[in-house]
Amino acid sequence: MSLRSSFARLLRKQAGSTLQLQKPAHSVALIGAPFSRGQKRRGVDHGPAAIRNAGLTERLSGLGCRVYDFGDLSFTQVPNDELYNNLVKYPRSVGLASQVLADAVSGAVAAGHSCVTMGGDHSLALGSISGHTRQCPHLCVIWVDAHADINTPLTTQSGNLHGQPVSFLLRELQDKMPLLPGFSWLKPCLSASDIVYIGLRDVDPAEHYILKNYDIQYYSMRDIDRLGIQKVMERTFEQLMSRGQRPIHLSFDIDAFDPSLAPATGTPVLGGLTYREGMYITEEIHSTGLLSAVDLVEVNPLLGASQEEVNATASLAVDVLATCFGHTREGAHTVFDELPTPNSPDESDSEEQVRI
Ligand SMILES: [Mn+2]
Repeated sequence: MSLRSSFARLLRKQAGSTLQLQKPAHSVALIGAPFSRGQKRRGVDHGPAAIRNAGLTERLSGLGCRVYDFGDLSFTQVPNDELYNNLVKYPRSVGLASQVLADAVSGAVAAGHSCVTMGGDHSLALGSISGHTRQCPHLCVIWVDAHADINTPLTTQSGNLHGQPVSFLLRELQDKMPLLPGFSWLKPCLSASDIVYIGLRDVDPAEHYILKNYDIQYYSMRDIDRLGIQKVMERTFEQLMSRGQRPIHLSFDIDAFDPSLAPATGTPVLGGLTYREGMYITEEIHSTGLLSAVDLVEVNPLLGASQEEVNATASLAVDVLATCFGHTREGAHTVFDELPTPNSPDESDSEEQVRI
């Protein structure tokens, strides 16, 4: 290639990259929340490390995101954290951890980042959503999960708080909620019409009562079978955006996927989302341009039967997050602006001469 044409190409490249900078690139904050006291299985506090090791930062950077990894939050042990009502486990620890996370998420969103919280168990979502609503009071929530996580402390059978976070957030449920030690800071910040569930297939009787009686929108796996994931997403957005566009908080429990895809998790349930359904959900959420914060929870590297199972689950989490921030299965050319052309005739001639 002649010096002049390579210079011209360099100039074009620079012009292209200047244009790139003018496009709004995602600025993504990563927050590790290694917390496990909302459930009883050991290991979910290693979720953030597993997701990082599966290459999250590299994937997001490769999509053109500016990534700011704020590391892991540290959660102080609360001594003598006794059962509430002889049943609900670690209320003070969950309350305090969620309070710490709420401050972190609120700070990240206030600084202009899209905020990714890597769990940890799903009890953390009461913190991340509370923190997010401080900055975006009109946000809506898409909760992708095998479970509804909407038991109250008075209806739970397991006593695990990772099955209860939504009940603390909903204004309509407050007259049914006792005050738990460690939760006095928390204010309910969502209405029943602000949340849509996708992927449900293991719902307790009291949870089903709440979903029906408080008119909460949900798409179970049966609904996905019946309607198809495309219709489900269309209806989800119709419901949440009926009075105008607003920021989205995606709370994604890895157990929404079928256990064949995400085996390393605490409460797997057969018959979950396919890979394609999961990617479609996050592609559609990305393309709204309204995604403001994501929780990716319940990856538990101690629960895979093999290292392959752990790796598969963590890679799946990375795929979910990459798709949230712009990876598409059809490909994209955001970091590519021109096809190379064959050499000009006189250059070919000179190459010919060199070969001779
Ligand atoms: Mn969950």
